Amino acid sequence: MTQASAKDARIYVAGHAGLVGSAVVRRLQADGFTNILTATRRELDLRDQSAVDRWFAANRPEYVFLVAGTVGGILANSTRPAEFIYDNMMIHATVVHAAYREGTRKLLYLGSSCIYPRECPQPMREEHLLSGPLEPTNEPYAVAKIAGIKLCQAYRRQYGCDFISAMPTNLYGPADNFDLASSHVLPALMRKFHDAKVAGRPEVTIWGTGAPRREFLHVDDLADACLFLMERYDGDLHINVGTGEDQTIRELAEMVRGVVYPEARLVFDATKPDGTPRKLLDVSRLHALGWRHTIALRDGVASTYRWFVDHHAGLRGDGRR
Ligand code: GFB
Repeated sequence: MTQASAKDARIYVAGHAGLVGSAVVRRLQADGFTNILTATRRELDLRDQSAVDRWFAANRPEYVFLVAGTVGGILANSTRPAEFIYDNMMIHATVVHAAYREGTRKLLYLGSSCIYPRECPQPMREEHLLSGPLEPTNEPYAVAKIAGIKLCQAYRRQYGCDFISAMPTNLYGPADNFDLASSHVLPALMRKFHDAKVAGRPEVTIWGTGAPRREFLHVDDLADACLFLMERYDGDLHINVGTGEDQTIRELAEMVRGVVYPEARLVFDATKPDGTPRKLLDVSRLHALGWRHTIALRDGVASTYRWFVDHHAGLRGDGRR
């Protein structure tokens, strides 16, 4: 896929309703692509190989963004490990296999920075994959994500498929999951400060010690990077996608507080897990290819909070109305 590609090329976005998929669709539409293929969960169970084969045979996508999966924050990963490993291993395998069988021209598979070892040297380089034990709170998810990279590499080596992998850091943005039981930290903090402000509660509880360090990328930047890699990259090695900058969870909480509810007091609940001590990607390969992020974290937090207020403010803490 290139800027010069026919604007009516058949492009399948697997996972179009999610945080990443919706951003990829927005970006493709903005670039003038007119033949974007999607299927809802009801229309197509991506864990079912025969259903996926039938869908691919009927729709013959030329390009595939494989950004579907069962995802969640530290609590969801710890409490639903079977879903995280089964759903993701199946989804990756069915889509990659169908794309190979139907002669898809190029596929981009999206992984996660939790593929790297818990005690990985920082920042984490692509070569650090499989160099040590994983973080226990998300090991099943990480194993499925590593299998996805290996699938793409194996189909490339054996069948010559142009299947590439990108490994994004922690993501946030519009259409994120704001359900406190399953969300990642950034939307969770946004919802907690918002709910506390609305209820007039002075304190907001942050899980863990606040000491872990995380890197955050706005999902519109990720979508931009996905199209960039689809156009310009055709290597075997997965490519890290991030900002190359991180902060502590405490600093993140203070930033979200500044945007949402500056008067709030932070309370840390150390009975909740911290997870990986630090997750910062080395993005020198991506920079060398010519891509850099553009959305500063504070601006992204402010615009995502505006989106949250417009779309979700009437929801309860569990994400339901
Ligand atoms: O974003 P998060 O759930 O996942 O948590 P991971 C990041 C850090 O924020 C942890 C702390 O240290 C949490 O304890 N935290 C503080 C909170 N308050 C909250 C809160 O209210 N909600 C949440 N969720 N966290 C995930 C992996 O790891 O990252 C996935 O489990 C995936 O597999 C994803 O890789 C990107 O960054 O620790």
